Amino acid sequence: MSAPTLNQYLAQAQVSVPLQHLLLQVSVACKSISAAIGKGALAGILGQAGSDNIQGEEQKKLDVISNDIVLAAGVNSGSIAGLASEEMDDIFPLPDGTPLGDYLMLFDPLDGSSNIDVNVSVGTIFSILKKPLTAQSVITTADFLQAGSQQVCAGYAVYGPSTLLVLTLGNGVDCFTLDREIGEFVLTQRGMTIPTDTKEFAINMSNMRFWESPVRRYVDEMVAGKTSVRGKDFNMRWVASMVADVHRILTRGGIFMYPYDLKDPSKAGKLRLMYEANPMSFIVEQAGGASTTGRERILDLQPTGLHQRVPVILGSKNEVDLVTSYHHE
Ligand code: P6P
Repeated sequence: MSAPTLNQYLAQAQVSVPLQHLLLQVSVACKSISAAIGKGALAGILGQAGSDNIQGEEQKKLDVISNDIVLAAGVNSGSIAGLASEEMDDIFPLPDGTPLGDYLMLFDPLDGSSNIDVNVSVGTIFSILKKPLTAQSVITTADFLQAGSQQVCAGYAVYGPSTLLVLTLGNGVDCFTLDREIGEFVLTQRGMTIPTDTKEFAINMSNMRFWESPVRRYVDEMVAGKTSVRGKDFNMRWVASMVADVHRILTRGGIFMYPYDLKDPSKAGKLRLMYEANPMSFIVEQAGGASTTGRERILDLQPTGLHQRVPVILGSKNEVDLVTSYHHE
């Protein structure tokens, strides 16, 4: 029997019909983004958009295009009460008169977009929360500020040699591959698990002088390899696209670190809690890995802002536990 498509998979899963509709619309958005990225220079959509986002980052044309595609998918699903994006300062109010759905979705429409112009893998990350029972007829930012442990679904698409959709609904992590001949995401791996040990780490080494001492100690040991207390050599990878680095870790293990760095103490790290750290942490934990700030479990954090940043250390559980233990010594 052939592998199920995403549509068939969701119909068989214990998933509410509104959530099925939302996820199918998100998958359509990912197919559209994949097609746009695939055209690259041919479509005249590379390069800068000539604007900055709230992060103070220069927006690529594809950041804006991808954001609009995901926004439309959310609204068209009929399942959404509100949307929030890395590319938008505030939450996105539904058009007047639109009936409020049951879900809130936060997303990074094109993670790693600085890699677009050099043709390196990028991705879309999304996090889905239930609309709070206390929500009024007009959704507010406060309705979104729920701990990552409240997510009902999280996923990402990675636009690489193939386009993949990786999804958790709280019962493990499954991977779908886009079959362009039939235009469907097809289940290609069920129950992805992260090895508890690894020989590979991912961090931007150019920030070394800004790290706190526990991270410096841990990375020094990995670089020293056999000559250190670790007694084995390690390998390093850094794609500078969180989706690509996390997918590698889901596939073969590893540890990903974007730790607190003193480069800009006000930022507490680079990655955003609500639409990068939380969804990736949900996925990683569902695959048997771990995810902390170095000091506490990311999914336990009570958010204070839509775009707040957190230090992120995630991946193979024994490695995350070790570097977290260094923070507590
Ligand atoms: P740096 C991409 O901009 C991103 O948000 C993540 O996808 C990635 O892991 C990180 O930033 C890369 O940061 O400082 O190495 O460019």
